[in-house]
Parts: sequence; C-alpha cells; structure tokens
Amino acid sequence: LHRIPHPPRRLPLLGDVLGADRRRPLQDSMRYARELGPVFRRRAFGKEFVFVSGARFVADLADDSRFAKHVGLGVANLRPVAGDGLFTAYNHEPNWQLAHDVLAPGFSREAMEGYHVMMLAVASRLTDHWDRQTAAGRTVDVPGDMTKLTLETIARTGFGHDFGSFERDRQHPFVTAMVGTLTYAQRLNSVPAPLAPLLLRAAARRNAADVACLDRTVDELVAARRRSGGGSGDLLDRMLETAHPETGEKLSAENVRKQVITFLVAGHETTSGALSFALYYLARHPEVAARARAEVDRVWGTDPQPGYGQVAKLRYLRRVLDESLRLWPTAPAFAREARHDTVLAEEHPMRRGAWALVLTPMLHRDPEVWGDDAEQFAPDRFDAAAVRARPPHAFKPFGTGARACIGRQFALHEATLILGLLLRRYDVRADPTYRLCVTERLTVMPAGLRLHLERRPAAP
Ligand code: MNH
Repeated sequence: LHRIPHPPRRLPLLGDVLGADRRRPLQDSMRYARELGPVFRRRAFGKEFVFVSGARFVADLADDSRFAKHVGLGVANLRPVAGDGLFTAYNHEPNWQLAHDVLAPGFSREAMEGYHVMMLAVASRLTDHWDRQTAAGRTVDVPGDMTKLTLETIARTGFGHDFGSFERDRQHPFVTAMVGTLTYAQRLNSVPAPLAPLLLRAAARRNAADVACLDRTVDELVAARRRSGGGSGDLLDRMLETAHPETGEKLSAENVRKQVITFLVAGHETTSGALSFALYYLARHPEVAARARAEVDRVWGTDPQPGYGQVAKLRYLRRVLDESLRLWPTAPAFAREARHDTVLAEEHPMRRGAWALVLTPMLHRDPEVWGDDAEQFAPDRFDAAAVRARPPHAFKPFGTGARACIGRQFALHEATLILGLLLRRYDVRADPTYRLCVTERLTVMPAGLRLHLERRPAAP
C-alpha cells in the first residue's frame, strides 16, 4: 500500500477528508486521479480506499478468475433499500444466482422485441409533451423529462405498470423517494460509519420514510398483479412465477419486493442520465447532430413506427451514445475485490478480500488509450476500426464480468430509439449560457439542462 500515491496533507482520523467536495465525491476523486495518476489512495476515518483508473490496471481487475464484484461504499449503503436484489447481493448469496438465472431470459432478443412496441408508446407521450412545450415557446427540462420517460418505460415493459409521470405536475413520489435514498447512500460515505446515526439523524429518519415509500409502491404493484392473475410474461411474471430451470426453486416474496425496487431504480435512473448527457452533447455539437439526423432520415425514412431491427442500424447514433457514456458513464464507479492473494498488474500486492474502486470516467479518459484529446467529445472513436485497435477493457460503462449490467441491451435499445425519434422530430439548440454541471447521487446527471426545440417541418 505504501507505494501507492496519496494526497500530501493527511490528518489523523480525518485523513484526506478536508477540502473534499462532499456533494460531488466522484468529481472530487476524478480531480485526485488527474493529480495522482492511475492508482491512488485516499484515507478517510482511519480507512484506506484505493482508486484505480489506468486501463492497464482495470484490465487486470476485469480478470474474473482473480477478482469479483465487491459490494462496498455506495452499493453496500443501498442494502437497506435493495437487500439481496440482483444489484446489491453479495456474490455468495444464493439469491443472486437464482434471480440471475430466472431473470436473464427477460433480456433475450425475443423479450426485447416485445418491449420495443411499448417503448414506442411511451416515447409518444414524451413527444406529445415536448410538442406542447415547443408550441408554447417553452424550453424543455431534459433530465426531468428523461426520467419520466425511462421510469414509464421500465414500469410498462417490466411490470405492466403506469406511473402516470407525464400527467403529473410534480414527479412521482416513487422518484422523489428514490432520489432521496440514492443521495442518502452517497452521503453515508462522507461520515464515519459509527457516527452516522448521530450526524445524520434527521436524514436517516427521512431515508427510512423513503424506503417505506418504495416498499409500499412496490407492494401495491405486486398485489395488483396477484389479483389480476398474471400479465404477459414480463419481468414481474418471471419474478413471481418462474421456477429455476434446474433446481425448481422460486424467488421468495421478500426477495421479489427487493428485485422490483432494484429493477425500477436501476432500470431507469442511469438510462435517464445517459439520454440527458447525449442530448447535451448533441446540442453542443451541431455537426454531430446533423450527421446523426441524416442517418436517421436515411435508415428510418418517414416510417412513424421504426421496427425493432431498425434501431441497431443507427450505427453512428450508437457511437454518439457510446461517446457520451465514455465521458459520463452514468453509473460512474464499480468495485472489485481479490478472490485470493494476488498482485495487481504485477505491481500492487492484494490480500484476499482487499478491494479497489474503479473510477470509470477516468478510465475512459486514460490518455494511454484514448489519446491526449480524451476530454473531447468525438463519436468516431467508436467506429469499428478504432474499437478493434483498443485494448478490450478500456470501455466499461456497464461494469464487468458475471456481475455486469443485466439491462445493457435494454438501455442501449431504449436510448438509441429515443435519440433517433427526437433527432428526427426536432432541431435542438443549447442555451449558450449553460455550463455543464454534473450532480451526483451515486449516479451522475447534467443538472439544470434545458433545451430549445423546433419541430422539423416534414418529420413524422
Ligand atoms: Mn445496470 C448492474 C450501469 C441500465 C439493471 N449496471 C450495473 C453495473 C453498472 C451498470 C456499471 C455494475 C455495477 C457494479 O459492478 O457494482 N446500467 C448501467 C448503465 C445503464 C444501466 C450505465 C444505462 C445507461 N441497468 C440498466 C437497466 C437495467 C439495469 C436498463 C434494468 C432494466 N444493472 C441492472 C442490474 C444490475 C446492474 C439488475 C446488477 C446485475 C448483477 O449484479 O447481476
């Protein structure tokens, strides 16, 4: 450990906490990575935390035979919310494998084709809303409306549920509670664990109320499904009815509750951020937007309902999305622990159970892989030849290995579809005074982003 660089001034107990930006722990750590390099450590409340962002080191951490997901920091803090649900389960918990095997077919190609039509239906609620805003000469609230869209999409496709987000003046209480729990889980990292009940007493009480709200929402949703006696074979049906193909085991009622919360949250918050950042970059780079729009016009024509297979054909638009996820991967860190004593990249000895946090946005800016212009938005980095020329583990917006994102294809399909529909329908203009301001609640989001839209005359 002593060979790993750390910030110069360190206080007893507090460590490197002074001067830290407690509302933006990720961007704070990104600053340290820029100063201290691809592997560094910070000390807080008597503990050392190792941060990794060099592609060479992350490639080694991605070796599943030596490393596995570590449930720590923000993820561990979400255990009271999501329990042994898929995202927060410990590797050794039997419910992980059980739920993974039961739910994975819910993300197969056939399943995705079924979601596509529902995604289009939700998209039309967004464009109806944006048409009205635009006709009234108003700008649109990008992160707010992307959150409505992605929540309705996962609720409809996965659970046959309608939160009515676009018909409400304020966001749904489920979203308020979710943002509360994510913010609280992040804040827990900024105080010494034993003092948390004291220092965060009021916040802890609010958090308990938020968790209760999430539980209540989900319990009602599940009860409604049980009353109606089965849906269309969606994620919720799988959770409630499907037995494991080998063991015949089913998810328990308590575990179903945690999975529903997990999927409703993980299934929309990060996709909302990804869409918001992509729209930010599209508005800032008119030449990129023009090229992407020309592709949509060419591939989709004026077909008002592009088919499932039409989405993956938007190759350039997909690069725009990848490049946005490179600069701002919306789940911006993941942790890896050593499965047994090992040496990281033949340099740093790690004991069994020792772990490190991968700072994905800095991995995605490693100049050795991405070049000296790594901070620039340039979608052509993702053309096929450039991707082939890069080492395999340099781009990790969906994590890695057995515990990587199960919803990746879902998110990419939804986001590409929506960006295609929006580019075809509107010209987007950025507010020239807007400065990118990234808020953090374990996830990242471009705060306060509003866009000025104009309907394109001939667009369907
Ligand atoms: Mn998703 C795991 C990023 C969309 C459901 N997701 C992860 C991880 C990352 C991630 C990173 C791994 C975290 C870790 O190692 O600790 N996820 C994203 C991003 C998007 C996203 C950037 C959108 C863009 N995720 C989605 C969607 C769903 C989903 C959509 C569901 C429909 N994600 C999950 C679940 C896990 C996960 C569930 C946990 C998987 C597991 O551990 O088995």
